[in-house]
Parts: sequence; structure tokens; C-alpha cells
Amino acid sequence: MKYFKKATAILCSAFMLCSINVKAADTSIIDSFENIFEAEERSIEKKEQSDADEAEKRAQGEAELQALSVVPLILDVDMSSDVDDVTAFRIAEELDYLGVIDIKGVAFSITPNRNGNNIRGAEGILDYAGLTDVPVADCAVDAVDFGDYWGVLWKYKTTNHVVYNNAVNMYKDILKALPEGQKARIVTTGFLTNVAAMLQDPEGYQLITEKVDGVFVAGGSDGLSWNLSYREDARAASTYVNTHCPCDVYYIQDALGANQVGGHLTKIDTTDSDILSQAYAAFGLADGQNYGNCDGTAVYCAAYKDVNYNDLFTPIPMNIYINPDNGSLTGTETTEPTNRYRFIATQCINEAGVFSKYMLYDSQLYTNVMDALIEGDYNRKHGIS
Ligand SMILES: [Ca+2]
Repeated sequence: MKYFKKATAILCSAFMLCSINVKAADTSIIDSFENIFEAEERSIEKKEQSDADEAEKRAQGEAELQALSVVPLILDVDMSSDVDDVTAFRIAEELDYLGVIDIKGVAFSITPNRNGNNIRGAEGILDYAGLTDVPVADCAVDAVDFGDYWGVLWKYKTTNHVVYNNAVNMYKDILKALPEGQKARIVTTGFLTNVAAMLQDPEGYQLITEKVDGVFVAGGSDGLSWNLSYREDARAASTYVNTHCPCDVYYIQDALGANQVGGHLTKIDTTDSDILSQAYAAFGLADGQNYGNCDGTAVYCAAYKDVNYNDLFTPIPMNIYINPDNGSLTGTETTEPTNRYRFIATQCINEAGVFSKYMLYDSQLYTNVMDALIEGDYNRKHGIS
């Protein structure tokens, strides 16, 4: 009995020990499983975090790329004794809305004796488009002119924009603020006096060299071209820009402003409720149907340069000479790089070797694109879907 008890005690102890050991083993297995699970969870969390970081980085990269692909644009206008600058605004506003360009500022190359009416007109048309944060600048070189239709535009002014007394200062601020790697384009639909003043300023010259990849000039047919030759200071500026501008200069033949941007809008706007129809009427054009709108075309050329204009046309490298005495322009084609180009009505020869059409200006696609831009702009502003 004694031995039996002893044996039982030994067995029990052994069993207990064994149980304890099993328990200990179980705990450690569970612990290590837990560790594995935790590590796995941590690894999944880490992976999810890294995927999220990666996705965020990708989205950020895409957004940055997208932002870099939007063309920062400065519109330099002589919106005064002609109304076609208003169509340039409208084309620019729609392209801004579509994310093709970003209107960074509006400069005038004329002034009504510095009384600010031109500025208020520009503020009005910008506010009409909801572009309330676009700065406006008066000219760097005074050229006195007036506009019959500024009052129409002024009625729509709701905001006091940042206003510069000298366009050069606005140009500088805009170009300095551009992020690394981004370049702006300048569209001039008036004189080249502001751009010349920028180039004559050492800091301005440097900024145009580093931060501008093209000046798109509305004007530039052979012979006398209104914007380039109208006044003595305008002639001097045209010659200066043509010979000194370090970046590309594109001349858009004014003779080719045949696209009826304003006419198309006045045709749609049967109730004359649109700011542009009203400006046209104040200018003395009841419907604008037969009125050329070269200025809008210059904006189109600047905005769509990167997509090569749907292969419709190519700016032709030119040797451009502007006579300082009368401002008349002579352009000859060249194969040498000159950084000077002209958008020209190039003749399209069909397979039979016969002239069939002019490229760009007689192109149905180009006309359709411009019509679509102005229709999109009109419909949006008048709540038509
Ligand atoms: Ca103009």
C-alpha cells in the first residue's frame, strides 16, 4: 500500500509536471502564434500603409504633372478701340475652365489717360467668368486709347482685383511665383510695348529667359501689321522684341483672323443677354457675323501648342524683319533655327497636286473647336446644360 501510494504520488507528480509542461508549451505556442499573427498584422498594416503612401505619392505626382501641364498664360491686350480682344478673353476663359490654361494676369498695352476705366472693364469681364483673383495691370508705356464698350463690361465688376500701375511689375511677380520647371506663355493682342519693357529690364529679361517658353503675337502679316506698326513706340517695341526676345516668338497673321468667334456667340445669344453681345452692340456691331477675330486665335495657338493643334498646322520657322521706320514686316521661311515662327495659312495640296484648302484657317476641325469653345463658354455662363 505504501508503495502504491508512493507510485501514485510519483505518477501524479509526473502527470502534473507533464500538464504544467504541456500548459507551458501551449502558452508558448499560442504566444508565438500571437506573435506571428501580430507580426503578420503589422506587416499587413505596414504594407497597407506603404500602399497608401505609394498611392498618395502617385496621386500627388499625377496632380503635380497635371498642374505642370496646365499652361500659365498672361494675356496682354489693347482692348479699346477694337472689340476683338473681348473674344480673346472669352476663348481664354473657356480654356481656363477646361484646365488647358491658367490665366495668371491681364496686362493692357493702352490706357485711357490712366483713369482706370480700362482696368474696371477688364475686372468686369473677368468677374463675369468668375475669375475674381486674376490681377490686372495698366501699361508699362503710356499709349492713350479709349473703348466704347468698357461701360458694358464694367457693369459686371463685383471684385477689386490686384491692380498694377506698371505691367512689368505684374509680369515679374507672376513669373517669379511659377514653380520650378513650369514656364508661362504670353499672348499679345495689342502692342508689344510691355514685353519690350520687360526685355529692357535686366531682371525682366532673365525671367523671360528662364520662365517663358513663347510669346504669341496677334499680328504679323507681311507688310504693315496694325499691332506692330500703329505708333512710333509700338514700332520700336516690335523691332526690339523681334531682335532681342530670348524665347520663341510666334506671329499669328492678322489677315487670317477669319474665324467668327464673336459672330458665332452673337448668333447663339438671340436675347442679347451676354456680355459679349452687349459689348459688340456698344461697339456698333449688331451681330458681329462678318467681323474677323484674330485675337481669339492667338490664345488658341498658345494654348494648344503642346498637342500640335491636332496636326492641323505647323508654325513655320521664319526669318522675320520689322522695319524700324514704318513697322512693316517681312518674313521668309528658313530651315535654320531662328526662334521666330509664323502661323500662316498654308495651302494644302491634294493627291492630284491641286490646291484643296488652307490649313488651320479653312480647317473645319479648327472652326469646330473654336465654335465648341465659345458654345461651351456661353452655355456654362447662361446655365444651359
Ligand atoms: Ca487687339
